[in-house]
Amino acid sequence: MKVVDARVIVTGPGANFVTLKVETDEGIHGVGDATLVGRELAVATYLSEYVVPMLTGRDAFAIEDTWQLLGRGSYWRRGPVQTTAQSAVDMALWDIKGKALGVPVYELLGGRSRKGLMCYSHAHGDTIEDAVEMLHTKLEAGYRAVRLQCGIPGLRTVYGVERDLSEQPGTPHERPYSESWDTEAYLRIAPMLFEAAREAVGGEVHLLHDVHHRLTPIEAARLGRDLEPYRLFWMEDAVQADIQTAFRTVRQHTTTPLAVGEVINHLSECEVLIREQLIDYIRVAAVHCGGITGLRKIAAFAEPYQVRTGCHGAADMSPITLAAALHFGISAHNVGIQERALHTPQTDEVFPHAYTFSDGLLDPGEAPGLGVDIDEALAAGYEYRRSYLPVARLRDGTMTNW
Ligand code: KDG
Ligand code: MG
Repeated sequence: MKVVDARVIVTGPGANFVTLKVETDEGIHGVGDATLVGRELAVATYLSEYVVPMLTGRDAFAIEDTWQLLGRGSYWRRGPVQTTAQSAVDMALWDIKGKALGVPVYELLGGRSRKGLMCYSHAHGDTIEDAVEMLHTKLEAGYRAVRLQCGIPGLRTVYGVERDLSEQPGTPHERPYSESWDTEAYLRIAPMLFEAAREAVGGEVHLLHDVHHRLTPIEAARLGRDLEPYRLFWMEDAVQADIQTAFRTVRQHTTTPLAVGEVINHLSECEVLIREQLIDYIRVAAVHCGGITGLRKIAAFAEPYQVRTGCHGAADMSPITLAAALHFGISAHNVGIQERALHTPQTDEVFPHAYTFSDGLLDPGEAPGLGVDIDEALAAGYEYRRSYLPVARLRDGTMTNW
């Protein structure tokens, strides 16, 4: 089966998504997510200008060789633009192979290892009380694991807490929002949030927290210790992910489990973290780490070190990435949990999918391939609008990590 065409589709049904659609000479097509938030058109251009011309005429079943061609075969290798493009092609080829053989992709990956994949949802609020109230609604909706974030007194906008940003200077389309950050205030309130949550819901529920790269190693070590009484499932992105050895300090001081990886695109960027067992969960997403093939290679490396996956699943990656994560997650052994942030109803309509949620578990479904597609007619009705992720500054104006 040969690839005869590949097209890049850019659409904005509630969020911007870039999709690669690969067509074959047997009339079977596959889809891959190529969304790199805030830099979408860089990947779209990389794909259409440099990758698509290499794909046409290739054997659609040669998934590994195509992965190597786009990774190893790229002299300027790695980097999020390159790996996101490579990921999209990889997902589309697994989708095609599954459809051609009439099986869901997870069957090609070794078959089911579990009945369903535990996922976590998000709860948040301006105040601790609001966050705990939302936690209750998530538990009522069936989730067994919930990420919890709350506002920080004195700061107008904080990562993970939805607020009305209409009074912020600028719009996300003109320039990034600028959030402010105060580490000491955060370190005071975060343990109070989890104390209140445990009091409200007891010990059985899995509670998670995302620090979003904001702390220095010693600050993260202190937070990890302060959170120990509340038995978190994980503390995520406690320090910035690009200094792997920074996790040594955090690890030495706390038994709170550590997760990192949503900005990691390649095994070389997490090799020390895994080999030295500095983390418990690696959070790479299929859309950025080389697709299903890249995710499998990282997970296979992590397995003997007892590091499990907890794939990034924010709503700003398309349902194709979630489907890919679910086929991987239902089949691989060292899988811990899957993040699930809800897509908008418009996004769900543009990307019809076979995956389902029930009783805290996600399932990829039995449709051949990835079980997800793009409705191009609907997609055409949603324009792409340039948008940036926020930036963050300390109270005195110093730039810091968002
Ligand atoms: O585009 C960036 C978001 O996907 C990211 O900030 C979300 O940290 C995130 C998470 O854990 O879902
Ligand atoms: Mg995160």
